[in-house]
Amino acid sequence: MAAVVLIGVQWGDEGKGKITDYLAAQADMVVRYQGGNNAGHTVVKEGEEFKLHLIPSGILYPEKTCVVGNGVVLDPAVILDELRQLRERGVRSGKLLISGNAQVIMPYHRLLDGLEEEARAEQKIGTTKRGIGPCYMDKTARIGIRVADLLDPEEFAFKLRRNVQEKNMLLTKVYGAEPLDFQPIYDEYLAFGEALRPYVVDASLVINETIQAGEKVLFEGAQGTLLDLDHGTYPYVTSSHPIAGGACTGAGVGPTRIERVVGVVKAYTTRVGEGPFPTELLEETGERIRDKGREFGTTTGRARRCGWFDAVIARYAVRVSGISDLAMTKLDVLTGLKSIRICVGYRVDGEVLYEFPQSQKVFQRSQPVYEEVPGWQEDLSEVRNFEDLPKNARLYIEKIEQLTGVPVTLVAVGPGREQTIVRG
Ligand code: 2SA
Ligand code: GDP
Ligand code: MG
Repeated sequence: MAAVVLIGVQWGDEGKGKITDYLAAQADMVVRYQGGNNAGHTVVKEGEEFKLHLIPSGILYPEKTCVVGNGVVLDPAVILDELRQLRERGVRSGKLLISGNAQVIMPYHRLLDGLEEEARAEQKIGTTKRGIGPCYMDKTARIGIRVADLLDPEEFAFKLRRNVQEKNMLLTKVYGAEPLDFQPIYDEYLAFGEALRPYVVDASLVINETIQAGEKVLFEGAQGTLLDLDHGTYPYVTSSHPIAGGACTGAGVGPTRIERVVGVVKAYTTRVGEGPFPTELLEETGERIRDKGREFGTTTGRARRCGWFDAVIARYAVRVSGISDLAMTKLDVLTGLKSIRICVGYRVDGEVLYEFPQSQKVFQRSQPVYEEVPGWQEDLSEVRNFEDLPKNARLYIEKIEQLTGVPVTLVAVGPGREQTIVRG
């Protein structure tokens, strides 16, 4: 491993935190490149659970360096709080570095996220209301405030003044809300800047130097392929690029540096928030998977929608991210089912599609075409070798390899670091 990108294959929550933590053992540096504290990555180390939102999931190794790249939208209060919590829990954590070019989530971004969702009514996206969309909007509108701005009182005052003025127009005239005061925001965020100062670096330079020195860098994606702004189920997506290509723009590394792309895929499918979901199970089996898999949002606590494995989506993720191999998680959750369904195509207007449709209108009308395979009854949580898995569990994995065209090199059978099967 030199430079590896790890991404979510589906709609997020595939267990990227756990797989990042596992692969981080072989890495020197772990980098987040997009998203913000909408992400919720759970890592279980020696039975103790850590929920990380902004700090990369490699932080639980004291000798590793963790980097927040320029593509991330950073809520300073959240990252400072995460650091404090790790300290309070006595975690000997790795070194943290933050790109000076990462965008800062401001109070008006959080406010607008909530107001915009309310205004969308039935068409709401189901955002995490962490200010992610509005922050990325300001980035592309070229009026965003970056981490480095917080370290420069004059520059910050200039940029914040303009933003507060503009947002107050929006807040009062469009939403009928109260206007914001410049001064308290300025004081609070200037203080955040001082607290963050020791961590701020030119992240692209540091990451590239690390790769050049022959050290190993792991890029940790947040959310998943179908939440990608361009390639996901638009408009029911997040505002960043969770696909592998996002690592290049979001960290400042060239595609020639990336040697492997690991797609983390759940043995079934989940989605949190609104939007189409062809294999969704609205009955007992869906409930059962949700309960057994503890499928509740790591950030918002929302119940995740659950459904069968969708091979059309997985194959699409392989295509748009150039996935070289898959890490399959939560296989243990499927134990006890008599038979399991795999979606192999979509039926739309009497035709069967085998490729993910470009048109969302077509995707919304897609009905799953299933193949049924036999389940298994054995508990998998103690299995550590592929050969020791029940025959039907092995067949399930092999079927998915055949449908996606890439090997499954890691299989997770529980949340713990050690509950991972490496396929030789
Ligand atoms: P946003 O807040 O603008 O990014 O929301 C836009 C859509 O992206 C979805 N989204 C997510 N989906 C799954 N997991 C996410 N992280 C948390 C978790 C979610 C939680 O780990 O469980 O706790 O609710 C995540 N973040 C964003 C979101 O549901 C919208 O559909
Ligand atoms: P992420 O956003 O992709 O990092 O995933 P989350 O942390 O939001 O959700 C995955 C959840 O599944 C977490 O609670 C993990 O601890 C848990 N998990 C990860 N892998 C496995 C697994 O193989 N089996 C079980 N039962 N739980 C797992
Ligand atoms: Mg998550």
